[in-house]
Amino acid sequence: MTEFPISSDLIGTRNHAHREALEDDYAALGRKLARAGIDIDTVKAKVAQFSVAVPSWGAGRGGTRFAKFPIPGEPTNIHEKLEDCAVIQQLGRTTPRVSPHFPWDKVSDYKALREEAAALGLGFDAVNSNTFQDQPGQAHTYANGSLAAQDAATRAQAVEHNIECIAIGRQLGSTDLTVWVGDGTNFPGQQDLGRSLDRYLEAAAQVYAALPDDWRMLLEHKMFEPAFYSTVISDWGSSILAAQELGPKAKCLVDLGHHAPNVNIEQIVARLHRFGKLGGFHFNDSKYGDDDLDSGSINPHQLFLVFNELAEAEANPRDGFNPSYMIDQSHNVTDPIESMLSSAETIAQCYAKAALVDRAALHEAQEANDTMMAFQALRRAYNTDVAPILAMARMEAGGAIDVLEAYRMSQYRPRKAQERKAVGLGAGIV
Ligand code: RM4
Ligand code: MN
Ligand code: MN
Repeated sequence: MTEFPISSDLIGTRNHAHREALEDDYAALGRKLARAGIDIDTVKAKVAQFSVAVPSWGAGRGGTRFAKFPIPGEPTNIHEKLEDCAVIQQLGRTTPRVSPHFPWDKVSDYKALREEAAALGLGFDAVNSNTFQDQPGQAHTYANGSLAAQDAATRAQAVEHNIECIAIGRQLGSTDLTVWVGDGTNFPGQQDLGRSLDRYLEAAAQVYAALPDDWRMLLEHKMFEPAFYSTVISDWGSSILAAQELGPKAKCLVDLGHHAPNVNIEQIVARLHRFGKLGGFHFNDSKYGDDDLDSGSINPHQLFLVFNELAEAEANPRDGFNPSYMIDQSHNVTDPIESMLSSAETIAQCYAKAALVDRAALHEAQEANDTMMAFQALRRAYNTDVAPILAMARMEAGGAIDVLEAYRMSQYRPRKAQERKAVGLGAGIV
C-alpha cells in the first residue's frame, strides 16, 4: 500500500470542485480534435503513460555562486528528498522515478532505501556520479580534473567512484549511469586538448567495462562551467565520438542548458537519433547558459520542437530508442516542489502537443516543398491548449486537477518547516 504524503481526501474534495469545468473543457477540446480526425481519448492514453524522472538534488533550494537562500522545511537528506518527490508524484502523476546523485545521497542500506521509495510510490532512475567536487577525506583532489586528470591515481579514483555508483544503482533498480565531468581548463595552454580527451576515453572505457549487460552509460556534455576555456566533453560532437568509441551501451545525454547560445537543439536530437546514440535528456530552460531555469519558462516553443523530434524518433525507432527523461533544474527563488510540479506539467504538455502533430500532413508538405503548410502542421499542434487532456489523465490516475492549488492547500511545506531541522547549505545545487 503506497503511503502518499498528502491527504487523499483533500485531493478528492478539490477535484470534486473542479471536475465539472474540466469535463466541459475536455468535451469541447475533444470535439475540436475530432474535427481534425484526432481521438482525444487516444491522446490522453498516450499522455497517461508518459513520465519524466525528478532529480533528488532538485528537491532542495538551489543557489548561485553569490548566495543561496534556503527555505524553512527544505529537505536535508535523501529520506526527506524522497518524501518531497512523493508529493510531486502524488499530485502530478508524471514523475514516478527519482534520479539520485552520489555521494550526495549516500546511505548505508540501499535495499532499505529502495523499499522506502517504493512505499512512497517511487522507483529510481539513472544514477549520477560526482567527480566535480572533493569529498571530505578523499585521497586525491579533482581540482585538476577527474576522468581526464593528468594524475593516474586521480583518474583511478574517479573510475572507482563511477563503478561504485553502478553497484549502488544495481541495488536501487537503476539501469543507467549518467556521467558528467567538470574536467576542462580555464587558460589556453593549461592542458593539451588532445591528450586530455585520450585520458578521458581511457578512463571512461574502464567504467564502461564495468557496466552490467542491461545498463547504459549516458555521457552528458557541457560547453563551459566550471571550466571556462575548454571542457573535455564540450559538445554533442565530442559526446557522440566518445560514445561511438566506447561501444553500444554508451549513449549521449542532452541537457538543454549545456549548449552554445542559439544552438539548434532539436537538430542535435535528430542527429543523435540518426546514429542510435540518443540516450537521455535533462530538461530545464535557459536564457544565457546553464541557467537551470524551469522547463519551458523561457522558450516553450523550443521544448515543443525538441519533443517533435522525439515523436519523429519514436515513430522511426533505431537501436532500441528508449531515452531516459529527467528534470535537471536549480530552484533558486521558488519552492522546489512547486517548480517541479509546474515543470513536469509543461514537459508533458509539450509531449502531448508533439503527439497532436499531423505527421502525414507534415511529411506530405515536406515532400511537396510546401514550406508554409509544413510549418502550419507544427503550428496547429503547438497552438492547441492541451491542459484539459493532462488534467483528465492526472485526475484518472489519482492526482490533482489543479496541482499547485492542492499543494498550497495541503500546507505541506509549513508542516515540514515545523518537523525538519533547519538547513545549512541545503540539498540543491549552487
Ligand atoms: C551539471 C549537470 C549534471 C548535474 C550537475 C549537478 O551541470 O547538469 O547533470 O548532475 O550539474
Ligand atoms: Mn544535467
Ligand atoms: Mn547543468
